[in-house]
Amino acid sequence: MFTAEALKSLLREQLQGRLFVVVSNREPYLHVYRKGKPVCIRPASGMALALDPVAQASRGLWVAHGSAAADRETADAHGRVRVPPGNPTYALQRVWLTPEQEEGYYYGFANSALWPLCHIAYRRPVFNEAHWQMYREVNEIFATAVARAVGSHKALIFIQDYHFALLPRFIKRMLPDALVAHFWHIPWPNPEIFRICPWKVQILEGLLGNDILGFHIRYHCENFIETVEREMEARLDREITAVIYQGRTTRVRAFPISIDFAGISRDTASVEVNGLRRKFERRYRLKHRPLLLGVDRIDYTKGIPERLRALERFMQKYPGSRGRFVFLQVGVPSRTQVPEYRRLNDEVDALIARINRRYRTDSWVPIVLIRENLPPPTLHALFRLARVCIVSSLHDGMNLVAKEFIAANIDETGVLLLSCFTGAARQLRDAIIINPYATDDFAEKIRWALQMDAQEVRRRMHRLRAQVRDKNIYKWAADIMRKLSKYA
Ligand code: GDG
Repeated sequence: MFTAEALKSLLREQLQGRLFVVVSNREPYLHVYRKGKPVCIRPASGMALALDPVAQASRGLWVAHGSAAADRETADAHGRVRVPPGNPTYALQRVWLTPEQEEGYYYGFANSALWPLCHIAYRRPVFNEAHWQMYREVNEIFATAVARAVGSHKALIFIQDYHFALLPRFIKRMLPDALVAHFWHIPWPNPEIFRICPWKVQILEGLLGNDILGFHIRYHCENFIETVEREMEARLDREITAVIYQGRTTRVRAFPISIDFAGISRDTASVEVNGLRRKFERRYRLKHRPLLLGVDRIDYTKGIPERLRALERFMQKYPGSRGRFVFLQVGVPSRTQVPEYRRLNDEVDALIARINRRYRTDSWVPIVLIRENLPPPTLHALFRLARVCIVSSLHDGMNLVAKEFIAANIDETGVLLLSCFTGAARQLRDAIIINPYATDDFAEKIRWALQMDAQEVRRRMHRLRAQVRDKNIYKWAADIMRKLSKYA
C-alpha cells in the first residue's frame, strides 16, 4: 500500500527544491463564524478533501478563493494562514474576489456553463458574455497571485478543475520555467457536445498551456484529444497521447483519483465513531432493519430524484418491504445561488414528501433527509452502519463517496450500488452496477443488494477494499508527480 510517508519521500526526491503549489477555487479549510467566533471547517468537496493529504506531504503552498465569512479575520495581511489548524504543515494563500467576480466566474461561467456542458445531464448550459469576461478576469487574478507567491523560486504548480481552464497559459506566460499540471475533476464531453461553447478555442488554448493534463479515465482523455483535433490546428502524438500546439507539448493522461483509505479506516474504528454509530443505531432502530444510505451534494448530476423514484418503485413492487428498511439521504446544499439548484432542492423535497405520505406507517417513515454538512466522524459512522450505499450519478468524473463508503466498511457488511456513469464504476467491479435512468432495473438491484447473502457481501466488499487500499490518494498523487518529473 502506498502511504503518506512514501509520498513525502517521493515528493522530496522529485521536487528537487521546487516549491509545490496547489491552486483551486475551493479552500481546503474555511473559517466561518459560530456564535460570533471564527471556527475552521472542511468543505464538502471531493477535490479539497483529496488534495489536502498531498499538500500536507509537500509542505508547500495552496492558493484558493477566500470565500467564507471569517476568512479575512483569520488570515494575515497578505491573506495567508497556516493549516491544518493545530498541526500546520503548509500555507494557505487566500485570494479575495468581489461579489461580482464570484458571481460571474463561479456561479456563472464555471457552474452554469462548463458544469452542465461537461456533465451532459440534460441541463442546458448558460453562455453569457459577462460571465465569460469575469471568468477570464478571475483566472488572471489567480495567475498574478500564483506568480507573486512563487517569486523567483522554481515551482511545480498543480491546478485543480474547471474553474481555471485559462490559468495554465497565463501562468506559463508569467513563469516560463514553472512546471504546470492540471487535473480536470469532472468529465470531458465528446466533441459534438463541446462544440456549442462560444469560447471553445480559448478554453482549449488555455488548457494546452499545461505540461500535463489529467482526467479520471481514459475515455475523458480521448474525448479531449478528439475535441482538440476537431477544433484546432494542433499536432497530435497518439503514441505518447500528447498534443503539440504552438511548439509546446501537453501530455494527456488518466489518473483515477482516490481517498485516504488508511485514514478513513482508522477513523471509523475510533471510539468516537463507535459512539456515533450506536447513537444512529438507536435513533433509526437499525438492529431490526437495514440502513440504506446516500451522501451527496445536492446537485442534478448526482441522480437524487432518480434514486428516490427507484426506492418508490421498490416499495410499490414489494409492499412487504414497508417498515423493513430506512433510507437516509445526507444532502449538503450546494450552489443554491444557481436557479437550477434551487429547483432541484424543491423537487427533492416534494418527492420525499410524496413518497413518505404514500408509504409511511404509524411507526415508520421510509425516507429521511439530513440537509446538512456533517462532520467526517458522523459520515464515517453512517458509512459503517449502512447495509447499502447508493451512488446513482447521471454522470460523475469519479465519485469519492463510493470509495469512502468502502474505506469505512471495516466490518465488510455493506453493498455498494454504483451508477455505470461514474468514473468509479470503471474500477470498482465488485459493486452492483446500476443505470439510474432505468427505474425498474434499479429497484430490482436494490432488492438484490438487500437480499444478498452475507458471504457474498463479504467477498465483494473484501475485494473492493483491497482495490481502494492499493489505489489510494497517495498513489494518485505519486503517479502524477512521477509523470511530471519525468517530462520536466
Ligand atoms: C468532484 C467531481 C470527483 C458529502 N457530504 C458531506 C461531505 N461530503 C463529501 C464526500 C466526498 C465529497 O463531499 C463529494 O465528492 P464526490 O467525488 O462524490 O463529488 P464532487 O463534490 O462532485 O467532486 C467528482 C471529485 O471532484 C474528485 O475528483 O470524484 O466526480 O464531481 O468526499 O464525503 N463531507 C462532509 N460532510 C457532508 O455532509 N464533511
